[in-house]
Amino acid sequence: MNYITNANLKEADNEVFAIIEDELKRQTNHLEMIASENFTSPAVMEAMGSVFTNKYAEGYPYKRYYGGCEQADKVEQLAIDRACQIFGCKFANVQPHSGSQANGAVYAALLKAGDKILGMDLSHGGHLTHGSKPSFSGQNYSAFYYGVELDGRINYDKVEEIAKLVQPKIIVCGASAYAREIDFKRFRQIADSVGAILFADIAHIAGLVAAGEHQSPFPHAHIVTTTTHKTLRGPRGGMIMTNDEDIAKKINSAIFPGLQGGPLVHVIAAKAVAFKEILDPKWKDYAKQVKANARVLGEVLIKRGYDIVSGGTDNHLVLVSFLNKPFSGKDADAALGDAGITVNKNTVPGETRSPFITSGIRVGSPALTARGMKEKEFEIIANKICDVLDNIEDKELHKKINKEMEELASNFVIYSKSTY
Ligand code: DSN
Repeated sequence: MNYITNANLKEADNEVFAIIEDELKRQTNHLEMIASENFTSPAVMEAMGSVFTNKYAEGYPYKRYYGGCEQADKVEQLAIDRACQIFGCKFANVQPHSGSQANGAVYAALLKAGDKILGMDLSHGGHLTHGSKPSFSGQNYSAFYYGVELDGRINYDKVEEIAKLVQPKIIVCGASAYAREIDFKRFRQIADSVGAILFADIAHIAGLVAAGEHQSPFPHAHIVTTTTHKTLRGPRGGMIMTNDEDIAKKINSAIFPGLQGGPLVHVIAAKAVAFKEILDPKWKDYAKQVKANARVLGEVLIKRGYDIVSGGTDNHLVLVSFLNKPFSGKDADAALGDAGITVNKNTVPGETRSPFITSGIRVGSPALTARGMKEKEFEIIANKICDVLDNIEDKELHKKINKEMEELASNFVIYSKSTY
């Protein structure tokens, strides 16, 4: 039987088609405020759904283990060149399937099992792969942590004290739930004072860094990883960058053949498309708006009596603490979901509840900004968030707000070229 037909998805598999249609409706009608999510352009999705999905290309551009890689070589080299141009670095590996794979490759390239790493505590805003116990990074390596102070900020002098005690081989900086600018220069001083490698995971802030709206990890960090789907607004995936040729060689070997097999060439093609969008001068406007919108969100929440960790934001997210409230992050996440506002529950510094319940929520601006929303809409939405939180048990009110939010969302198309 010849499986290659011209049938489109609807004809070929109506069940999957219907699920995707429902997901499209959900993304369109709800307000997406998960700080790590975003909407890519149709061009990025077209590249991601392209014929490159059928191609094996183990190896690197012009050094492959398979024939027929001429076009794969071109597209991967283009993605690498554009990544280096955006971040001002010499080497980029665009093959990591995810941010976690990228981080795994950094450790595999530079450490031996049991070596010491120092990263940000998960419950203080770090990431699982920065040494958290349930992750390979906390199991294969000897992990130590720094956190934030009661004011919600990193105390760099304290990080230095811990680094001096621990003497780690790698210091990881970068976070998943930290609303303040990260001082890469200061981190490098700390790393130098103990002879450690500085590894910056900029997954959350990469889109801001690309626009000059957050300080760059280069030239301070020895090695930098990111995902490509958060503030970079590209396809789901990861990337590793450095200026050090020796580290670059080790990273390439750690990704392939160390951790991964065939690269996802269709995703690499989509990364190249996203990087072209980022190189457009309009990218700076997007990144500025992301920050301006998050700032309004924080200001309204504070005005309405909510406790924002660190008292505000310098980037794309706010972390709201319910330590002094009778409800949990899980309750807030569910109530806001009923109201058509999608956020995620999140642990906060000084957490008293389990990671599944939590005492906070993380709320971000990148996705709604990609839809074209500005300060005016964020002020309305922030007030609605407070209405829901003030009336956490009032299911009728949540339903009413859901309708209002759907109406607001309907004025801002997603997946249209006009938003980009
Ligand atoms: N899961 C991502 C986030 O939400 O921040 C981190 O990888």
